[in-house]
Amino acid sequence: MNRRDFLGLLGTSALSGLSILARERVFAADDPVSASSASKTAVAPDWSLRIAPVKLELSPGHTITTVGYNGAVPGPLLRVNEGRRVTIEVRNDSDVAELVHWHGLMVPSAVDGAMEEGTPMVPAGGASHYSFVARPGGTRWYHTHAIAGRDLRRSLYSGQYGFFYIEPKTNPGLYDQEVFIAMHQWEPYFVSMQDIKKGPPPNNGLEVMYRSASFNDKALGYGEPLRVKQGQRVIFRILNASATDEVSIALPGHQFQVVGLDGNPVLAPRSVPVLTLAPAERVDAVVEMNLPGIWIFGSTDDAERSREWASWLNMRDAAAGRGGQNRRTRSGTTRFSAQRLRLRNPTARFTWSSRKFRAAAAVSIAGR
Ligand SMILES: [Cu+2]
Repeated sequence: MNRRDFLGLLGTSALSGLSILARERVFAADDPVSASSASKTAVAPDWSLRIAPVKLELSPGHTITTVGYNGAVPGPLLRVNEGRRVTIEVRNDSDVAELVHWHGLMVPSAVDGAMEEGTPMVPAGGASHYSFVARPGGTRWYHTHAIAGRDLRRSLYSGQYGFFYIEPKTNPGLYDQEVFIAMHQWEPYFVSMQDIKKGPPPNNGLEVMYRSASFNDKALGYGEPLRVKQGQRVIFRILNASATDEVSIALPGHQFQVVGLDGNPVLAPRSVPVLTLAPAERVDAVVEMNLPGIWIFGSTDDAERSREWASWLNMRDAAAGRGGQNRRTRSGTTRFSAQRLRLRNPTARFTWSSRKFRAAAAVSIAGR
């Protein structure tokens, strides 16, 4: 069934539901159940994503303005069992045409969210509904598919991204906690290649650089640290949502057992000390939290950490009463004082210093 046939079907079965959505378009995957399920859920979708400007407080006193989904960055976690049909409403309250792409899902091009593959843009002020079967299982994501061009406020330079986790039919569940981390860079600006390389031969190209970065919505030291207990196994579902840069991250003293790449299971998992993710790439990795203390989880690159690209794995040695001390900031977020963080660096590949704390996340591991 093509889209025209589908819309024709809607004309008889779902007109009443759609009439209140006059400006909206409904798309469904090309299979026999599309029409009925889409028409029923057009009024009450499983999820609604509203594209609109959002203020993002990376840290107290450092708030940026971007565009996101439902007033938050990342957008809401969309979580569904593999094989279930879902309907998603996308409402565009930004001032430009937008489109949401479901990255890594096997869906027909009419609902895939890529304009070059045939999904229409959602006009400014408009809305669309998408209906498809969620598959395959794994760590997928969704993001804007608009083209930025020279406008560094648009497309993935903005906060339009989120996780789409499709619960696989089989999941051994060999972990105690599950943590989603989307990494992103902020405040992009153009730099001349000549300024970066300095010296001949001339290079007139432009590069994009960033002034700040975050794990989820916070700079290092300002989000709630992840609190774990010694011996727990934590699965990190990590996404590099940067528009342009790859990133290497590490959690000193711990190894990542990589069980998924781009959402797909790794049949022979290996343990590595550093994960490198290109833009759009995802890694599912299990970490066994073995060393009590407060740990910075972040970029292995000094400059990136200084731009806050990290989070903190704050493994707190609660039993011994050591480790980081919290203090409440005026904004209400818990901040770990860098000077009080007790860090270890069992690997020689990089070191952490208090100066670099701004670029990471924290994990707190309590002793048994
Ligand atoms: Cu994508």
